[in-house]
Amino acid sequence: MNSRTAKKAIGGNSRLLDLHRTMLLIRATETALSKLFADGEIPGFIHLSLGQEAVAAGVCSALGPADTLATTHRGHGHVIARGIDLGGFFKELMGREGGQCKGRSGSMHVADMGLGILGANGIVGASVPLALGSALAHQTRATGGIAVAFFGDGAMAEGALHEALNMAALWSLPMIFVCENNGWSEFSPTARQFRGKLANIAGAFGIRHIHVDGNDAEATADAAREAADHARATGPVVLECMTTRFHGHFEGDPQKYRDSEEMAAMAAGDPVARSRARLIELGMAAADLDAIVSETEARVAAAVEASRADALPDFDATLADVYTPMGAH
Ligand SMILES: Cc1ncc(C[n+]2csc(CCOP(=O)(O)OP(=O)(O)O)c2C)c(N)n1
Ligand SMILES: [Mg+2]
Repeated sequence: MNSRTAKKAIGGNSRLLDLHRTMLLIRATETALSKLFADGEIPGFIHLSLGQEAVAAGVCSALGPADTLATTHRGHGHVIARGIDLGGFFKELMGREGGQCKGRSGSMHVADMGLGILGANGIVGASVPLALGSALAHQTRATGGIAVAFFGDGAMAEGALHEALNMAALWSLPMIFVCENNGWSEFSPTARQFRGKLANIAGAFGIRHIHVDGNDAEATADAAREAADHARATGPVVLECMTTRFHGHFEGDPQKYRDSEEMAAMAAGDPVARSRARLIELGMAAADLDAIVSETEARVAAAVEASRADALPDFDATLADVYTPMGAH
């Protein structure tokens, strides 16, 4: 079924189909990455966002072309939902010359300025001041854009977040603080490292806090739209999305610290399964949804093959793009 026929089948609910497609692309990409990593085809560490796809799809659905975002070590979903070129993304993660950053950034530093993707980030909480600076630039230059900082619950106890909330409130910056609360920071549950509540921290600075089920793509898209409207019209807002991390902290982490009940409950909350069930309820045929899965997986497989065929960066060019030539300023 082509997308026009599919959209017709579900009438006014085509937005959910778009969100579902985005989530399927993230899932197929990260499922492929999991295997590539296990097979030793990806240099460095990767952290997958399987289970968190609805946050990426929902939040990015509310952004416009002028908007910017900064993300975390678990940022693949965000850049995919923002529309990063898939071929370049796989080349970047596989360390190839044709990647967005010429294979030099890898998973934790993917950036694409053309799409307003300021970068993924290995330092917990560092996406927040980066996006804050971008929000200030939007305001100063009157771009009409907003900046989004994705961060995990692990950043809630960090001073960088608290300082950024203060500055954003003081200057009424057009910014959304998106917390992806998956309940874990590496191998520790949130409760073991944070005594407060994000809503209270936001409230302390007079910033509005929106709480949403981040495994519900439509609810997240609605909440993100509300947050984006608020950021554009009024100033900063915190959007806390409750979600679930399916895989370990990093690929290869056996997750022995999670109990079997929590692992078993994951399937029931799977955001992709939930949107699929909803689309079927709205009248889409399971076979048509399966066809979208197959198309998506084929697209990912082609991107992987193209990456394998791409050259590794030239060793002699290691320092290219690292230093600005003298006299350039
Ligand atoms: C400033 C800083 N402290 C500690 C680390 C080590 N570290 C890497 S990821 C992580 C946990 C992050 O948890 P969270 O922010 O909830 O993100 P999640 O991994 O759950 O997506 C930690 C402590 C780091 N990279 N940077
Ligand atoms: Mg976390």
